[in-house]
Amino acid sequence: TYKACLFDLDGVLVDTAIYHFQAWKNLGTKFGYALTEEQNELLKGVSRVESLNRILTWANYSATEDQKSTWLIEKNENYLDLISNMNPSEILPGVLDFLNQIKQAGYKIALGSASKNAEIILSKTGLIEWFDLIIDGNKVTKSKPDPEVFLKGASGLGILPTECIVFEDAQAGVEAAKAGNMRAIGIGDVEMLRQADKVIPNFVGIQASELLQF
Ligand code: B16
Ligand code: MG
Repeated sequence: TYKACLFDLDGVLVDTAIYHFQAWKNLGTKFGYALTEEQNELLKGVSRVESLNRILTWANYSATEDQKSTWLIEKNENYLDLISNMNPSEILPGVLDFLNQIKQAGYKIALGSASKNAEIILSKTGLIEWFDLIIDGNKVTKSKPDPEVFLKGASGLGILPTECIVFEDAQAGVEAAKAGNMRAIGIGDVEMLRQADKVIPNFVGIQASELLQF
């Protein structure tokens, strides 16, 4: 039986991808590159440093290590500025109702996110009070699809990986969950999330007792 739900942040609980997109686009002007929305899709779930590496590859720009570290700081400062006004209205539809259902049913709730800014976002949106444990980009050394972030979630809660259900919108995240021996529920498009055990478009109208079979 399942004892915990582990949630990805961006794309599952809130949509911070719009802010990441804006901040990366702004950074791109420094090396004359216009990031597209399609490319931004490919950065979902990918760490900050890996995102910059991908963008520089697309831009065919070879930056020095110094430039890269400056740009990573600049991008994040801009991103922090953009998310500074986030509020509870930005929680994705159906999420609060779903959290309420699983809490009532006695499930533990944890975060498994690549973001180093996860706590700020959870605080600004008021989501933080729902979480028993937060594993974010500051606590892991390996990015998804490595299962580290979710395995740390399970061990932090003191339960087995096989007792965890992961909610993920990114392919790499679904892969991470499966690699960690967990049940994976994809949020989004079934074509994009083939490895998930089940895919739902979003949390609107989702009956936790049906989805999680309790
Ligand atoms: P930060 P998730 C990920 O969040 C984002 O999807 C990804 O676009 C971002 O680059 C990454 O966090 C790192 O974020 O720059 O705030 O550390 O989907 O794993 O919750
Ligand atoms: Mg995500």
